[in-house]
Amino acid sequence: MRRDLIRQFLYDMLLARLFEQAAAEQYLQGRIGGFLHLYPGEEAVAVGTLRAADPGDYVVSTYREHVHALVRGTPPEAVMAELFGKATGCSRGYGGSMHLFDAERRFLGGYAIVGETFPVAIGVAYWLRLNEEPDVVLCYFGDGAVNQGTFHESLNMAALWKLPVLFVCENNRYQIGTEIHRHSAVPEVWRRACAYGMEGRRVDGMDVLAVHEATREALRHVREGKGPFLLECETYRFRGHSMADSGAYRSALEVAELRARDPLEGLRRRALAEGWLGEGEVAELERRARKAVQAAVRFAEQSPPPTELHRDVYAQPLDVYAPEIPARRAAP
Ligand SMILES: Cc1ncc(C[n+]2csc(CCOP(=O)(O)OP(=O)(O)O)c2C)c(N)n1
Ligand SMILES: [Mg+2]
Repeated sequence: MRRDLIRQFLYDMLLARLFEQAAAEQYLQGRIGGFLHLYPGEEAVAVGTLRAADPGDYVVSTYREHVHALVRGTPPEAVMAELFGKATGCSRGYGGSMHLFDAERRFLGGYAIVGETFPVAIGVAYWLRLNEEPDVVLCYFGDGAVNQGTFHESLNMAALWKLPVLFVCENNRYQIGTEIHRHSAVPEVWRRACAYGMEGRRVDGMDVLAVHEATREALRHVREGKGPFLLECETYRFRGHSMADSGAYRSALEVAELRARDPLEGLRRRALAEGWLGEGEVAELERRARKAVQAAVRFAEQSPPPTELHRDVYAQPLDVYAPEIPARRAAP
């Protein structure tokens, strides 16, 4: 096993865990508004998949997307500042937690509507195909999105046109409080790929090495022009659906069983046991991640709020579209 890869995975997962812990603390102190959906427990999915992608690939994610942006390379400062709604955030403070955006890293959001990522992803993939570009799109979605019309419509079109998309299901078993077997006739999401003549498989989403390997194989398939691929990652969120949800619909036993399979602790233990990393190196990685998160919080606190909330609402000044409407009402 390549030690540099293990070091990278462990750093990413430590940063992810500590970043989300800090976000929760800041939310409770009232510094972050709106909804906040956190990722602890699911880190192996974002890290394993995105570390197998190329920098030229496009990423379309859901509202549980802070870690995807971080792994993609968006600076923690810019992500935390966006959660705070500050002008220095990666969406200039206009988006907040659910609408991170980083065009430079081809990270196309951050979508709050369940099932919204599918049509966006196939639109980008269609453009890539038309322009004979070599890149692919990674399209994330939760287990709760698989009965939306957009899922079926988009998978059908993607398969029909052999679009370069890797569909990544982050199956954490729950759609807020509803378990997948209560809303899905076919709860094995990967099996649905065959309905569209598409390749699909399931992988242990608590094992970053397994996710990484499965993603490499799936991306090879997509890049070779063999059509889209559906990868289902079985994972679990340790916290409630959002900061507003205690998660009381899950038994303490279930949560404890899954916490015992913590992807971060699993990798840390294995890296030490196999001799891939030493105790000192692991401690150093954690120290670095902690410092990065502290710096991100400090940066977000000290950043100014956006000054021009009306900017970018219209592509052109209003008078270009509707000259008959005075740009500004005269004061009474
Ligand atoms: C079209 C639509 N319907 C309902 C909602 C409300 N809603 C927000 S999150 C969510 C659950 C989605 O669960 P899942 O796709 O499994 O993602 P997870 O939160 O588990 O990551 C629902 C129903 C929404 N945002 N969009
Ligand atoms: Mg879910």
